[in-house]
Amino acid sequence: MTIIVTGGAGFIGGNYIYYHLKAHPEDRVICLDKLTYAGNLSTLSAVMNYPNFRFVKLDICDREGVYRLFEEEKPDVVINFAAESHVDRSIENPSVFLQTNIIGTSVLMDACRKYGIQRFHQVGTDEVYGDLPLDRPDLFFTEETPIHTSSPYSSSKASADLLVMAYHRTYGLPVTISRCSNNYGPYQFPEKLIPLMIINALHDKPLPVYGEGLNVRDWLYVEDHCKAIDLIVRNGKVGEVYNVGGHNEMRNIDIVKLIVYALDKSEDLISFVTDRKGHDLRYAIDPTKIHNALGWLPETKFEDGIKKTIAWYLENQSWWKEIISGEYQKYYQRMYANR
Ligand code: NAD
Ligand code: TDX
Repeated sequence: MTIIVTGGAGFIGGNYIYYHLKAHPEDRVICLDKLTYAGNLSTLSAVMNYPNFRFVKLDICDREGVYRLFEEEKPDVVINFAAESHVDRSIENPSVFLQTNIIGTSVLMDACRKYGIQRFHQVGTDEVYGDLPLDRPDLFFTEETPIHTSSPYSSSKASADLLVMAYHRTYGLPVTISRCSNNYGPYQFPEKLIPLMIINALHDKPLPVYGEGLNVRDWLYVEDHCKAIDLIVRNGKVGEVYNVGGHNEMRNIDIVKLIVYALDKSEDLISFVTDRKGHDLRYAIDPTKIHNALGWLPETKFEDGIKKTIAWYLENQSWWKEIISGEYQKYYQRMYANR
């Protein structure tokens, strides 16, 4: 099987490539990535020379380039991880989110229609369901929960999901969608909560918690997400959406404190800053469908996953030091200096 993984130089796509090459060494894996600020070739350095792996620097919105690649490689499966993925950046400047997340997804699906495909899998997010109230722990997102977005990021991802389902109904494209909760693990770009807090704490820098830190996220170790996607692509039903989540809800402040203690730092580093605009209160996934239909269950407990993640950032300092030495500093200033 030949598989195109878009966005494979990013966090989840990169972890997926490692997972796939190990689980299915007979497959040919092509990574298509534009290498935006969030894409890092160093993430893929260990597989760059594999004979069944190829990296192609390409924008998913570049129709000619995408068609050329499909003609060359004749992929059986496309898994679309490529996206602008950070909510705060989408609040600052939505337009690139609309371009990549919506137009890019449609270009990929047009290529799938033109050249034929066994499966187009869209990596979606639980943020398309909006948020749940903090005082109703009995409520969860199911696949039937209405789409109700809060940020330009989640709106662009919801638009992409709608297009994916429309391509299925209108053109019969064999699609599946997964909607996952917050991921954590190795290679996550340090603009996101967990790596940002680990790296700031290591530098004894303030830990900027939005609002009062009471917002709740449902955390899943990235490898469990990769396993879910692989299962959906192989055994999932065409035209279906599968929610993926770990039943592991935590308040932001508790995650930050856990990192502070794990690194033997002081709680005094915690700094409560102006809240994110439109900040979603709580995400919580009901993963009953993927469990019953495909037998998926998360395997990594949060206490183990967070230990592994912190250890990875301690052992792989050159990976993130290179990132935070560049454009990241300007981003950090813009986002946090006067907050
Ligand atoms: P990321 O920001 O770490 O990586 C995104 C990758 O896509 C980068 O390598 C980047 O270079 C590439 N990319 C961006 N625009 C591109 C374009 N126009 N053409 C080609 N490549 C492009 O993101 P991530 O956290 O790994 O998220 C991957 C996917 O999973 C996204 O679709 C995201 O919406 C979804 N998702 C993420 C989470 C999470 O917790 N991180 C949870 C649920 C769903
Ligand atoms: O400095 C920070 N301080 C803070 O309090 C940052 C970066 C975040 N936060 C809060 C905001 C959120 O409540 O932490 C929580 C997690 O924030 P992010 O890491 O930015 O993730 P989130 O906004 O929840 O979105 C993530 O999960 C769903 C991914 O970035 C999305 O791509 C995915 O779709």
